[in-house]
Amino acid sequence: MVTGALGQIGSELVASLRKIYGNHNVLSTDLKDASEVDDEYYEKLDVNDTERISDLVQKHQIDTVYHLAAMLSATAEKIPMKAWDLNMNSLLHFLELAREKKISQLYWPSSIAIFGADTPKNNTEQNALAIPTTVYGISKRSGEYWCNYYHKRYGVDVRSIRYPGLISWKTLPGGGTTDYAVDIFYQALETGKYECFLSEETALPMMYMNDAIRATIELMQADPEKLSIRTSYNLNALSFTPKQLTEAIQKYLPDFEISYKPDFRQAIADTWPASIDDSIAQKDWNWKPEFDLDAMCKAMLENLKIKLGVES
Ligand code: NAD
Ligand code: AKB
Repeated sequence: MVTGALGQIGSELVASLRKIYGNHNVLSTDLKDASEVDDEYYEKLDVNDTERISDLVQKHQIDTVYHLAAMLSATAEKIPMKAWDLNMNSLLHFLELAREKKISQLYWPSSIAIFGADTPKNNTEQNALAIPTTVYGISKRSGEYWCNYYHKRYGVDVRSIRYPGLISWKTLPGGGTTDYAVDIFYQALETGKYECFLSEETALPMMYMNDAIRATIELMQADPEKLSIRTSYNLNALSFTPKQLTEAIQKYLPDFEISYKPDFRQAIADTWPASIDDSIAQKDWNWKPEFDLDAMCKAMLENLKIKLGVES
């Protein structure tokens, strides 16, 4: 079962899991009514509804849950208590189901947002000081501790990755601070101009979606004996500033122009690392990204040209 399955990650994770396990073995769930979703194996599920979660787990004999539904950093700052409720309570319910052995494996994503302004910015290590100052970061850091607690105390098989900002073309991102790195491609193709909500020198860790999905599945298939981290794994792929991304896009679209108008998301980005040390993921489950900055830009532009019907 995948929660938040209609979102940026869920829509691609469900497709990949179905290729491996078969359509009927992967249940997608989200807030929309089933009548609005073109998917035979979809059920409406609000993850705040713990009774409905338990019913669906029983009805579909679910053994593994990918619990993605959450409120992301920028939206969460506008409604902090709602974000805390959503991000924490649903995780605790899934951890309880795993403790009661009603499910056998749980995946739950964390984020680079667990780090804070006092964290070393470059090659941020797995156990670097992490004092988050956003409600999103606090919920992810707390969630990591709960995952570790349920693993150590009850033997729950919960696995997690601290995703960086994810870049994809199939589904738009849902209210994060790193969303500029997706928006920019749409605007580059549609209008040739982009006004960026972060400043030109704001470096952040990022990753192309194909790498993120592969990482998720590889971690879930890894030998549990080899996993030394049960909070959440640091994961690295790309690190760039809006200026560097613009230059990479201009290789393919030389007339593309960018301007900068930082908004409230700048203050969030300023507390996050610029790049991540993921040596433990490399060692424990052989993690290696495939997409560098140029490969990511090429893939984004090629796919979005077709999706948007833009002439080359
Ligand atoms: P998204 O915003 O694109 O999708 C989230 C989905 O959850 C949406 O389809 C939404 O309808 C659904 N949802 C919201 N409230 C719900 C509720 N009460 N019940 C059920 N579903 C609900 O998010 P995403 O980018 O796909 O992120 C998925 C997970 O990955 C989140 O936990 C997020 O924190 C984490 N993550 C994402 C990124 C990224 O860059 N996309 C980076 C780090 C971590
Ligand atoms: C966000 O910007 O909130 C997400 C994340 C890095 O967790 N993309």
